[in-house]
Amino acid sequence: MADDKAVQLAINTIRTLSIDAVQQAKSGHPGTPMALAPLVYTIWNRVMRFDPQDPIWPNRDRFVLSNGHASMLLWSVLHLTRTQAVNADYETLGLPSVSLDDIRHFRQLESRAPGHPEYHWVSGVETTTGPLGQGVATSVGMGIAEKWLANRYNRPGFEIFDYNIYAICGDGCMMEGVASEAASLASHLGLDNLCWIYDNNRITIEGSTRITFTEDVEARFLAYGWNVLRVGDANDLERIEHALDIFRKTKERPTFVVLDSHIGYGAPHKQDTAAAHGEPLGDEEVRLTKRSYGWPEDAKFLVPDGVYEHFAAGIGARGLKARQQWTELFAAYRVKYPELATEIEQMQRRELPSGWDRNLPVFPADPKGIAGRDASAKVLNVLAQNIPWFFGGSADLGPSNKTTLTYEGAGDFQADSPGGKNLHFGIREHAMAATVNGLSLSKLRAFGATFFIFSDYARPAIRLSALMELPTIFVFTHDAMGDGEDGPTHQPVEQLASLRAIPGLVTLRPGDANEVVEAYRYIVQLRHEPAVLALSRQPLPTLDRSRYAAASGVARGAYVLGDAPGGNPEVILIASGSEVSLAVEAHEKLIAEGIRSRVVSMPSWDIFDHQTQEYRDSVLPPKVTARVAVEQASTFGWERYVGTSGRIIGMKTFGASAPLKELQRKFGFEPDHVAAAAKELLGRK
Ligand SMILES: Cc1ncc(C[n+]2csc(CCOP(=O)(O)OP(=O)(O)O)c2C)c(N)n1
Ligand SMILES: [Mg+2]
Repeated sequence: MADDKAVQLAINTIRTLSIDAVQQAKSGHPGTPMALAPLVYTIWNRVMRFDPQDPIWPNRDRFVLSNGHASMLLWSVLHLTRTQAVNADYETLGLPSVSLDDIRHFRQLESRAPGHPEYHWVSGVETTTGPLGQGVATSVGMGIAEKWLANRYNRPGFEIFDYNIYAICGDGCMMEGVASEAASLASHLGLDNLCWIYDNNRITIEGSTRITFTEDVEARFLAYGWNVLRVGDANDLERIEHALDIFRKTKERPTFVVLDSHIGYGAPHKQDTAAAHGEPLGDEEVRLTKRSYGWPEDAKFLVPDGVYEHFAAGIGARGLKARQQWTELFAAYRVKYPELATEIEQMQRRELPSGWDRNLPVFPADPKGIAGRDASAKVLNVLAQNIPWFFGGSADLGPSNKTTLTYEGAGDFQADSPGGKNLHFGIREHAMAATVNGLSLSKLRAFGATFFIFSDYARPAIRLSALMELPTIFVFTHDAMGDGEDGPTHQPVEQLASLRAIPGLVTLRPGDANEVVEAYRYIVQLRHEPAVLALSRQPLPTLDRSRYAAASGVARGAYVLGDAPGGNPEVILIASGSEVSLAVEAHEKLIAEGIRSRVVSMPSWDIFDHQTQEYRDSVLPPKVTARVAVEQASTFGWERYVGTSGRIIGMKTFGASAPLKELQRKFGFEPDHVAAAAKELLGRK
């Protein structure tokens, strides 16, 4: 009985901290934390193997709050478990991850209790959530990661990786398509380390789900092949614990727990209404709610005596013990398997193994050249062999993206072959990108691939990659009009501009095979930034680097490929990707006509923009205002490099269905056209 009381006190502390924080902030979402406090309590204090003293211990269980608006659940529990903050060097410094003061300043600038869970910003947050559906989809990547890690690193008597992933989601997550894609993939892959708990409260912002969402979610998950369980009362801790127990005993399929709950539980006028979802309860309702919990009505941000100790005795003791056992196990493992242990340690710190860049190809000059995607295939196969934990796959376009790892032993990742390095995402681009995020959050070096046009289908998760500062890699081929006859549905126009607009995302469109190699060399060394590669479908001439500058210039975002004699240009041609060789041709024509032309390859705006002013001015001297940019993509934004008086040869409309040559003519991607534009700018015929 005493224990029951302590449990209720702990649960009501989560509830009231959530209520008070939202009330104080005058914004936020109190209702779901009130309803799910018992669930979160059970997962954290009774089940999860997570050590608050070391929230990045590699074999910890993961907790994902996919309904990120209920962030106060996480802030409360991180605070009450006294989870420690970890700095960028992976050190704990004796500071709390979330202090009571942070909670008092919920949603305020600098508070470690922001509106939604933010990876990086708050230790203990396993992934950023808020865009509904992303959390559960990302958890599938975490599940794949655990399977892959266990397969590679576990040895008899050494279960180095055997963690589980718990993800909580709501009606919103269940409605979002990305969750369906991810659920389908998770069961196909038999991810029995994955448990989603669905908060079936039948309420979203506009009211009852009767107006929008009347399908049988349980039946859906049964059809996917999940192990489906039901807990009819969100306050029944024993039933919750029992369900989680069944989850841990279930093999070969993920578990889906439907949990019936009451949003705003305990609020006399707001329980079970949409009003409890996203606004403060109001002073009077707060008082009445606290009364219903048997809580002091006027107390605010109260953590009653014994609550911290209660969590310390639960998750604190269990987590510490589990982590210490693991640390001892790992020490013995290091003695027996030093190389494998080193891999794990390097991976955890996002370091690369020595020799990661050996055997990277160098492509000889070749006017016929090789397609970006084919050069990429060669590089990927080298990297995946040099870096054991580097792998990925495509959304059913492996043969077109040329991302399939073909070297001996690469293998396919499937339920019965969890060591495979070729992931098959199926035609699920959005879930693929979220999965790649989950893999990267698990410290694997993962890539996902599709046609560049379908980056649109993956964009929300790519954006989260950037927001989370994850070194994910997206390989997008068919980067422009190279697949001519497929027509405008398949021809990217605005995708480059839109991806370039994502802060922190490195977007690269290499101009020939050696630039592809250099692009990868750059990307692989990133530790906190995601990268997008836009690669050509069609062969691009491999430039003669004895004549033009070295491709290593890619690492500076843009570089002078060829210059006017004496390096005093009067006009600058700037191009990326397939238009680089075109610009080079135009440049040669101009030079032959005695025009002092410079040609600049600019594979990456982002990287170039991060160079010193001095370097940027050396590539694009301010006094040379006659500039022509050429890119088979939206002209949007090129003004920043060509200025108001420059010319942009790009796309102002969608493309068309025709052979590439005809499209190049129709849209002006021909050397003569580029040269003519340059001459026009110079006032010459
Ligand atoms: C992709 C996406 N669309 C819309 C929103 C805005 N939004 C936040 S919560 C919410 C309702 C969610 O309902 P549910 O998941 O049932 O949460 P509950 O109110 O039950 O906690 C919406 C539409 C969002 N966060 N993400
Ligand atoms: Mg709901």
